[in-house]
Amino acid sequence: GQVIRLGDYRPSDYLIDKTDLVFRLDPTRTRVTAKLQMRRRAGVAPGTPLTLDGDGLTFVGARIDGADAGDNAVSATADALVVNAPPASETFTLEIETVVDPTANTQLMGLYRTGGNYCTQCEAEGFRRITYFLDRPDVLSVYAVRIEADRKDVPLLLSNGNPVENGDLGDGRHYAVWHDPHPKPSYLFALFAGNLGVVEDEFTTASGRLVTLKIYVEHGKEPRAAYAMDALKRSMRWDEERFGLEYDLDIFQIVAVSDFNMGAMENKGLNIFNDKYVLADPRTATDQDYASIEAIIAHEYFHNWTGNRITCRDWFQLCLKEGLTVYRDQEFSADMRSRPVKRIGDVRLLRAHQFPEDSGPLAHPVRPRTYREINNFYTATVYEKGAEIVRMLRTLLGAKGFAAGMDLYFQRHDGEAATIEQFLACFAEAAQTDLTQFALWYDQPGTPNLAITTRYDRTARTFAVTVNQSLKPPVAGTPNAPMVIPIAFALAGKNGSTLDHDAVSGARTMQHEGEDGVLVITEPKHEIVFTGIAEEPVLSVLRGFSAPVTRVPQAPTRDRFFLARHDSDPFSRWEALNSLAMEDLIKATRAVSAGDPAAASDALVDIFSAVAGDGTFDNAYRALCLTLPAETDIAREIGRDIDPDAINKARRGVTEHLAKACERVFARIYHELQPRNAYDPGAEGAGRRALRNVALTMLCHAARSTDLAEQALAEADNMTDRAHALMVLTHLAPESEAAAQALEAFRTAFRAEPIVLDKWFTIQATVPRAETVETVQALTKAPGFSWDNPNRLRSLIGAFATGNPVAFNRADGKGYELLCAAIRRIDAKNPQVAARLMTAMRAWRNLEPGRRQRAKTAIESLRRGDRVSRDLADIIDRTLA
Ligand code: DPP
Ligand code: ZN
Repeated sequence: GQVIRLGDYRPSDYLIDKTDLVFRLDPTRTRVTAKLQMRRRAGVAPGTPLTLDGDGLTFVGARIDGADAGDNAVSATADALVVNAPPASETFTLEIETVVDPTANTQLMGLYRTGGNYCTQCEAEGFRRITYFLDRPDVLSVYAVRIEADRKDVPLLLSNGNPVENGDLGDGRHYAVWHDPHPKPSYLFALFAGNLGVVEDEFTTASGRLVTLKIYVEHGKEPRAAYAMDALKRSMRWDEERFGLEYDLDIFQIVAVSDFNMGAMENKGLNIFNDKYVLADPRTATDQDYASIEAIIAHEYFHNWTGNRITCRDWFQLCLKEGLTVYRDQEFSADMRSRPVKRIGDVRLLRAHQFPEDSGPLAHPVRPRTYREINNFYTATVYEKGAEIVRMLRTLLGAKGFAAGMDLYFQRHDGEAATIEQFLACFAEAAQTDLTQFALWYDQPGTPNLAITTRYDRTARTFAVTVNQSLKPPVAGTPNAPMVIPIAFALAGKNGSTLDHDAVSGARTMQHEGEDGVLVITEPKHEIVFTGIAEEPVLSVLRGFSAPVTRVPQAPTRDRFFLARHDSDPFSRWEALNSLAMEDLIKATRAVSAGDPAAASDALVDIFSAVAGDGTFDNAYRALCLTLPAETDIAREIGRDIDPDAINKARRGVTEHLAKACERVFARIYHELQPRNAYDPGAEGAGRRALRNVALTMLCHAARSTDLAEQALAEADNMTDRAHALMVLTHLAPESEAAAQALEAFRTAFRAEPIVLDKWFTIQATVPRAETVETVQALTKAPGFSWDNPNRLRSLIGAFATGNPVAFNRADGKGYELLCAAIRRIDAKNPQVAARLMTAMRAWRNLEPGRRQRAKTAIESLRRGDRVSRDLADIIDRTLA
C-alpha cells in the first residue's frame, strides 16, 4: 500500500461550498445523486484537473454546470473520478450519480444495512464509498440531504442538521429533506433510515434555546434508553458549566444500531451508536456498562465542539479531536462519580493498552508522521496518551491558564480545520509560555522513564532529589530528546501531612492555587534541593499520575509501604499498594518457574488486610485497592521471556494466600454490603457492588469452593451481580455441573438479547485453562454467534485473545492458530475489525522462545494467505518488522 506522509500535506485545489445529496434507497441498488457546488481555491490555475476520491463505486454519470459531461471531460473508475479540464470559472457545479449496494457492504463503512435498516459510517474515509468527493477533513461543506424510501419498511428518514420537509411520493414511497447549516467535513455526514422506536426529551441551553432530544432504539427497547438520555442531558449541562459550550442546532439525535465497527460516531446532530453503548437496564447491564454508556454519550456529545465545530486539518491531527475529547469525557465522569476512582481506572487502561503499544512494534507518535491505513490509527496512543498530554497541559498551566487557552482555541478556530500547532499556540499565547519542548509529546513515540533518588541531610535540613529522564526509542531511529515532564509532588511528613519547605533549586517548580506543587523536568538530569526541611520526608511523586511515564527503579520498598498507608493523594496511595502487590507477584512468578509455591509477603498481607478492613475508604476505591494486577499487567512488567502459565499460577497462589489471610474481613464486607435498596446505577451503589464482588471472589478463593458464588447467582437481582457470580463460578470450577447449569440458564434467559449474550461468550472465552481453545472453537458454532457482527467477534474472539493469556498462549500454539484462522475469515468481510483483532499479537516478541516461534509462524502464514486486506497487511507488516 501507498504511504501517506504528514510532510506532503497540501491544501485542496478545489473546495465544495455546498453539497446536495439525494438518496433513492434500495436494499441492493441505492442511487445517490450528489450536486456539488465547486470552488477553485484562490491562486490555483484555472483548468487545473480535479480528482475526487471514490472507493468501490459504480459510476452512472456526471454533469458539469448542468450539461452532460462526456468521457473526455470526466473519467471515472471505482476509486476515483477525474475532471480533466474543469471550467475556468471560479465556481461551477458538478453533479454525479452513483449506485451502491448497501446489502453487500459487509465492511460497515459507507452506506450499509443493519437489522433491515440503512445506516452510514463515514469516519475516516467511508464517504467515498457513497459518492465521489473531496473526502478529506479540511474540505468543509454545507449539506442538504433528501432521502427517498419505501414508507412501510422505512418510515424513519434521518440525516444531519434540522428537518426541512417531508412528504409522499406515491407508489408507497415517501421522502424527507434535512439541512445542516454548519459546514462540515464529509466524515461527519450521516444517514439513517429504517424502522425504530424513539424516546424523546428536551433540553434548554444556558442561553434559553430549546433543543429536542431523540434517541432511537429497537421497538420495545425504549425504556432501556432512559439512562443514555439522562447522561446526554447531564453532558450538555456540564459542557456549558465547565467549558462554556452550548449546543447549536434545534435537534440532537442518537440512533442505536447493532452492527457497528466502533463504539459510536459523532456525526453532526445525528450520532450513531453501537447499541451496546445506549441500552441499559438493571436486568441486562452491569455497572461497568452504565459507566461506559455515560462516558461515550458524553464523548460523542463533546465532539460537537472538539471535533465538529473545530475539526482536524488532516488525519495526522486525529489526536487534536480525540485526545482532547477523551480528556473532556474523563473529566465529566470524574465529576459525575469519584475522581480518584476514575483516575485509577483510566491509568490502569492506559498501562494495559497504551504502554504496550508504545513499547512494541506498533508504536507511533501521538501525532503520527506516516500511515498506510488511517483506520489503524484509532489507537490507545492517539486517544489515551493524547488525553494525557492535554491533562499535562492543564497541570502545567493551572486551571486558569488552561481555561484561557481553551477559550482562545474556541474563539480563534471555530469553524476551521486545525492542527496541533494551532492548538498549542492558543495555550502558549493565553498563558504566555513557551511550549516548543512540550510539543515533543506529540512527536516522540515511547514511554519516558524516570529514575528518582532522594537524600535527606539532617544537619543542613536539606532534601535532595535527583531525577533522570530517559526515553528508549521503541522503533529504531525514532527521536528521544528530553521532554517536559510535570511531576506533581509532596514531601510527606510522619503522618502523611505535607511538609513545608523554604526554597527549591535545580528545577522550575510551580504551585497553582489549590493544587499540588509541580516539579517541571526538562533536562536529562536534575539535582533538585529543598531547603528548610525539618524532618526526614518521604517523597510522593507523580501524584494523580501527572505524566504518562514509567518509574524504574521504583521508590524504596520502605517508602512505598509508608505511602500506601499515609499518602494524602488517593491515586498515589493506590499506586504504592499496587506496585507492592506487583513486586510480590513477580517474585511469585519466579518462584513458580523454579518449582516453588507462590506466596505473598507478610508485609503485603498486613497492608492488604489493613486496606480491606478500613471503612474510611470509599467502597469503589477499596475495591480497586484490593484487586491484584491482572496477568497481562504482570506480563508487561516482566517484559521478556514471558511464560503465561507461570504468571497465572503465581497470581492464583498469591490471591489464595491473601484471601485466606483476610478471610474474616472479606466475610464481614460481604455480609455488611448486602443490597438494601433497589438497584441504582449511580456511583454509590456501584461502589458497594464492586467491593462486595471483590469479597465474593476472595471468599471463593479462600474456601477453594464456589458455593458462595452459586448462592450469589441465585440471589442476584441485577446483571452486575449476576455476571460477576457467573464469571467466578465458571472460572473457578469450569468442569462443574453447577457452572454448566448456570451458563445454560443464562443463555436461555438472554438468547434473544445479543448484547447480553456477549457476556456469556466472554465469560467462557476467558476461562483461564488450556481447554478454552476448544471451547472457543465450539462457541463459534453456538446459536447466537455470528461472524458478521463486530460485537460478537469482540466478545468471543477478542476476549479470548486479549483477556485469556493462558489459553491464547497455549504452549502448542493452537491459540494463535485459532486467532489467525478467525482473522483470515473476518478479513474477507470486515478488514477494520480483522486488523484490530490482529493487534492482540503485537507483544509476540516478549514471549518465551517456544511460544515466540509459534506465534511468529502463525502470523507469517496468515500474511502469506491470498487477499489480505490493506488494513490487516499494515498491522501484520508492522508487527513482524
Ligand atoms: N467515533 C469515534 C470516536 O468518537 C471516532 N471519532 O472516538
Ligand atoms: Zn472520539
